[in-house]
Amino acid sequence: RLPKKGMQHRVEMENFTIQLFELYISLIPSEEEEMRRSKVLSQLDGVVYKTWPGAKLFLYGSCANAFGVRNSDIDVCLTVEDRKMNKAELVVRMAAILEGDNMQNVQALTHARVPVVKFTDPVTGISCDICVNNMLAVVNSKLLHDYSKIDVRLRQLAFMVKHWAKRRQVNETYRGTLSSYAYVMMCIHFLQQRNPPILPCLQEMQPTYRVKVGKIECAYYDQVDTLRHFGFQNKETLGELVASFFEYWAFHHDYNHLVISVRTGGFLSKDEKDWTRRIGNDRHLICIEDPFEVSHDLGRVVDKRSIRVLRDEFYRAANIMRHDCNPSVTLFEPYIR
Ligand code: 3AT
Ligand code: MG
Repeated sequence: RLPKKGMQHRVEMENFTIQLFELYISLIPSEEEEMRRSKVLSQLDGVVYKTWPGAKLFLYGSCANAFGVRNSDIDVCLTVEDRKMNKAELVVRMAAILEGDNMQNVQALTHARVPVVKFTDPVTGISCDICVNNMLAVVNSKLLHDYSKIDVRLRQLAFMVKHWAKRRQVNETYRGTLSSYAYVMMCIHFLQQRNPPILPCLQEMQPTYRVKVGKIECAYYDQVDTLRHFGFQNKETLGELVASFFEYWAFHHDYNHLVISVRTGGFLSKDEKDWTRRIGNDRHLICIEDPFEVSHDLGRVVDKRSIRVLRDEFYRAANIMRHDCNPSVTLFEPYIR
């Protein structure tokens, strides 16, 4: 069955947009929450300073990139020059410091791809992840934040997609589905592809921001205040965008041949990335190029079983958008195993 059209559809779509908008507002973190977060951060600053006076703390992830919903954890990156200790050792040291400072549930995960220490602040109840010397995450958070300032529909769409992914249990990298970071890339790419486009490609413009992180040169146009009118020609509403997003991933994306690339503002072929076969654990069943670490496929966590789960969820969402007259409830219905 094809998507609905006509007057009735227009009314349903307008209602759907209003309901999504209400959901969006309800997911925005409160000012009080922002204040609690800053409190945790300044306390951390003090604790870290005592051990490493030259160290710096940076926020990254959803509390720095504008895609954080209410009650998110905070992600912090500690940058410290300590030639005697590697990242895992620094994480262990940090864990000891936090325990000394009466933080709760302190856990050092030294074997993760990115070693982190996790803890909960007993006063605010906020959970926090600290990684060490991972500036690429700080820079990619800035890129996402800059994109979010161009057109508010990006933040709205990403909130809806992340909320959907959490409710449908397809935002769990340890089970082979996608990270929030990957979903935001899918949203940016999708808005770059609209006709007329809603977002430009910042990495294809004259760079105004440059940093080198290890061997990786990160450069893009970050004077985004000048781009506030970029998407004005496109009048699509939030409801229409959510529907088209799922339609695209359910029925139009060429999973066998294409890589989505926010860096180039378009598509690359799996051939040119040499992402056509399984290498080690990387299967490349859904390919999302990292904007800076271009050899990194954000879809690499997806395996033969989870690609089915993911694609079935895209079909489900697209079909709800095509046929349901009150999609805002069914779309986000929690998945019960
Ligand atoms: P939540 O609201 O916590 O779900 P988030 O934006 O904090 O979303 P993640 O927890 O997925 O996103 O990741 C936190 C940050 O870590 C986001 C990004 O700067 C970095 N990051 C996550 N996954 C990757 C990855 N595969 N490659 C590079 N950077 C990543
Ligand atoms: Mg996070």
